[in-house]
Amino acid sequence: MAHFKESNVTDLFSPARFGAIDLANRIVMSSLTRNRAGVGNVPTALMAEYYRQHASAGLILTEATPICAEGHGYPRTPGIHTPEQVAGWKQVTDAVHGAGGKIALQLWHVGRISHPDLQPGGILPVAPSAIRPAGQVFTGQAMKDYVTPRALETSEIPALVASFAQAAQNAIDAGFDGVEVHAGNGYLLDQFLRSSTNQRTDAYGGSKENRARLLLEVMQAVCKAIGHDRVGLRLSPVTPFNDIHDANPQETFDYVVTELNSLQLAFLDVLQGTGGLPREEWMPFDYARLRALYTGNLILNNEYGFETGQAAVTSGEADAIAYGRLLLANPDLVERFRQGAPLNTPDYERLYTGEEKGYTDYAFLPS
Ligand code: 8OZ
Repeated sequence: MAHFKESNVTDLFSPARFGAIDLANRIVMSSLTRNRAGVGNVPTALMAEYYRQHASAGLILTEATPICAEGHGYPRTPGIHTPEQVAGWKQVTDAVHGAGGKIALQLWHVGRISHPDLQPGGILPVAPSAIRPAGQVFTGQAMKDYVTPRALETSEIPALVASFAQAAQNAIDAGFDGVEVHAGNGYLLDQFLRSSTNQRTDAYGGSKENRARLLLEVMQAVCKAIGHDRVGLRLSPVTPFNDIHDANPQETFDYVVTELNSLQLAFLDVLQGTGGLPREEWMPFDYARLRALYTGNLILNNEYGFETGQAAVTSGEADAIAYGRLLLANPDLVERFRQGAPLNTPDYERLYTGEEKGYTDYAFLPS
């Protein structure tokens, strides 16, 4: 006989329906870059094992995945733009579905957060404007200064939008339940959204309407390609990661989420806060206002534990919580939360290196 929850309060363990995707619970695996792709940036059997281990999360959001060769900015990040990559991801989705999980692919273009050494034919990375990010990039061999990117021509925008749509179709061909467009953390779509990186004078720069235009065109194209009920979006309104800043984030992002409403996405995934800073030091931003303006399913992320995640879902602040570090180190986090069991700590030395070490060797609860 089926087991029914005793109360009808919606909490982290309650099932949910996000568009066409059924979640067994509201504990979502946040997108996490792990740099373990194989030759040709093809997903491997080890990656399939890693994602399979996490299948009890209500929804897995994959590591950020470049939509085209120019979208890469880090070594060993798996793409979704070659037939070999699509076949590699098929092993991953089969493994997760075989274990009863749901998985959406995060679609990524890094824009200026790259280097000619990581670009096809050694070309310059592209961006809204020719503004060099502060800092350095790891090219696979060495740390090098970022370069001044090439500003995209207005005439190049339709092909860029089409490559997001094609990548979404490739994700469906690879067996994914949906996609999440990555428009946060200082990458290409965020570079268009936020004022510090967008000094364009065409229809894609200047006013908030213009800065949001590329994102909204991408979302429309992706929805048209695979159906709005399989499409999510990641935003991070005040994250300074990758040397990015907006003069008026509340105004920009209030506008973006209001415009998203008519698209009826499966979910919106908002990374709160400002990087590794403690909550008290986050830049001011009114997430409750976004919640009020946005009519769809909202996933919140950053610094949540069990109690705070439960409180956010039961109070209706969020429909689900995305966990990164906790799920990384505890593939059976759902069961640990259920039992109040102790948690493993992440091996920070092996986030981006180590093959199976610090990746697929975290202990499960004894069964
Ligand atoms: C950490 C290292 C490399 C990439 C992001 C895709 O912040 C990333 C990322 C994070 O969204």
